[in-house]
Amino acid sequence: MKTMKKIIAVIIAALVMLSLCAPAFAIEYAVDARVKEYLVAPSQYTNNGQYGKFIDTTLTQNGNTTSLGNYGGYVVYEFNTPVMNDPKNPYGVDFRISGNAFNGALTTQEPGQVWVSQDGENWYALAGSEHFENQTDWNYSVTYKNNGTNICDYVDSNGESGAVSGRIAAKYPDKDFYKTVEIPDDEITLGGVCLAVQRTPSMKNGIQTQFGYVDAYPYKIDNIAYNPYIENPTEKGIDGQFDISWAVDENGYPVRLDYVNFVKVQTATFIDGAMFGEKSTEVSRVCMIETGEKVSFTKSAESIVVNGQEIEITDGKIGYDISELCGGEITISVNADENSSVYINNLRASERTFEAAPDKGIIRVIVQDGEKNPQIIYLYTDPDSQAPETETLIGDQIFDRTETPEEEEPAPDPAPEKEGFFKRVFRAIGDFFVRIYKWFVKTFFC
Ligand SMILES: [Ca+2]
Ligand SMILES: [Ca+2]
Repeated sequence: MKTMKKIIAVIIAALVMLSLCAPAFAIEYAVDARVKEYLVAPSQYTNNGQYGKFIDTTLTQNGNTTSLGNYGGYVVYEFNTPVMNDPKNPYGVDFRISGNAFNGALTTQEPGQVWVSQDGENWYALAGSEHFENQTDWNYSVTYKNNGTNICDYVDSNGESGAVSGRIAAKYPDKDFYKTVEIPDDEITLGGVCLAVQRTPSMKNGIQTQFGYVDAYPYKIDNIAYNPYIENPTEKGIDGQFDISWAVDENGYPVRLDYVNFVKVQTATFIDGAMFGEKSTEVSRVCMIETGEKVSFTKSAESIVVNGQEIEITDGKIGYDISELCGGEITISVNADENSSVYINNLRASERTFEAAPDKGIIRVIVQDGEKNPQIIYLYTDPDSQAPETETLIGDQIFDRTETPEEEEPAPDPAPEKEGFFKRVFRAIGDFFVRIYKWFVKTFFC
């Protein structure tokens, strides 16, 4: 009986200890930030308390999945502690924002574009896999018109117009629901990057991204960085890994940000999914990254071959003008270790042929090994561009990226100690006696 009481006491004590630990666990993944702005663009979730309101909880451990609504809907997070583009972050991944895609299939991706800023005014897109593809529009916008019904009308920057949805509600946002944003009574224009416009209602509508967007793959809630460049991400990818080193300006040219204070996520498609309603990016959780031990910028690709001409990659230079080599078809071949992950724009391969120079005049090559930071190279195909050879620094420089420490070399064997005169004499005498002994044994006993 006494033993039983002891066991019960131990169990109770353990439960008390666990309950004391629980808040600490919850705090571990909470994020030191606030929601500065939030707007759900006209969709089935607009003015909806379940999916269209509780965005604050995406910063807490026990959060709700919350929608950004149709194209252009967005959230701006302001971080009290800057998010660092720390070279020690594995794979270069600096923060994570996940959605609720469940199997990475075409129709469950609802990609959200991520933007970063130091001052909340000047924004830089984190260029995901689709950023430099021809079909991606960097300057798309939709004007949603309040017509007093449950379904808004729209007109987009391509001049297309109509009802936002065929049958599912797409309400104009209510000022009382979204107090952080100024909402005009009659119409609101939302713009930014657009990955796809598919206005014919169909449940088969959708888009496949490879990396660099929110709400594309299944999510995990922890503070671990997962490799965004893995093979077959539709099966193994973990949602929402972001590297601040993907930042580019409005021309697609690289900028260097060693830290950011603001992060924006914005629905980046204008797709009618028929009875499923619009494609709308969801945000489930913001997670910070546990910084690793090593800094590594080791050059993974030594050269890139453009239409048979080898271009040597030199230290500190990330932008290369290849316009003279780009008459018609362009074949890019990356010389890197076979174990490296290589992306040429959105294709995971070490070689890619373009039928013509891409519309944006930029081909981005990413090469990444192990847990190292990726090597990012920009090839410029437009002869008239004033494209930079290095990243333009924005704000203060915090980290030194000039050092490229290699893997630690094994220590060389210590030099053999030089023997002194007497030591050599004693060793010679010893050897002499050993030889005599061996001769004696061999002669008389074998
Ligand atoms: Ca980074
Ligand atoms: Ca979703």
